[in-house]
Amino acid sequence: MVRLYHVPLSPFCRKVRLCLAEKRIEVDLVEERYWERDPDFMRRSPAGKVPVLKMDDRTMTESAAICEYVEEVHPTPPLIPQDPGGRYEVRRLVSFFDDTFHQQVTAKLLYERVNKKITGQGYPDSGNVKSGARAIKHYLDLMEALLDDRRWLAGDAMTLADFAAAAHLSALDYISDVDWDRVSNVRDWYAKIKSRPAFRGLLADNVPGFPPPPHYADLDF
Ligand SMILES: N[C@@H](CCC(=O)N[C@@H](CS)C(=O)NCC(=O)O)C(=O)O
Repeated sequence: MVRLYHVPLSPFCRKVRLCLAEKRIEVDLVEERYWERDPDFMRRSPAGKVPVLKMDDRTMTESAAICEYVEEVHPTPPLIPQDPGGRYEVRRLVSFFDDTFHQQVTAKLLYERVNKKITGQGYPDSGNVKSGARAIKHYLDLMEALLDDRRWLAGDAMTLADFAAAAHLSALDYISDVDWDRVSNVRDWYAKIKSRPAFRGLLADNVPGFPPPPHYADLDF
């Protein structure tokens, strides 16, 4: 049995969910209120973070390492190319979204607007929200330029880089923080990835107190 301890809007958990779903690995999803620091959870994840994946008698943390493990154990369909240049590009983009984009955009918009309320940490800091709103425009423009001459973010095939980016953008889209009209290449890319069967679980998410906007699950958004 494969089990993922997660929270629905976490971009790191979403990336792992997409990766498992694309490889058709069935998973039992367990919501983990990580901020309550349940002792069983802290034993599974000493850093107190989700995702935690239980698979093949292992308990695994850190989404990048988890996705690479899943890729090695279930190589079909491939989400990381074989050639060193291609592998580098996928890893560069995954790190970019999970480090820089996460810090400058996801944390400033999603965590301020949603996570603070859910975890009882008060109200959004308007300075952070403004800075996140500025940064997302800049990064959407960078993605737009990348997609001028690539079908997918890292090249001609869909990879883990697309899932990392889509994990962040889908969580931000859940709170209507992505201006799709600004960037037609990015919009077309997202429409393509959103219509994959692997995305269905994410589109069905519903966080109590934060209903998604109607366009969130609409494939013709
Ligand atoms: N580097 C980790 C980051 C995971 C992470 O930061 N998860 C957040 C949820 S989105 C979390 O559990 N935060 C709890 C905390 O920092 O206390 C990964 O890629 O798995």
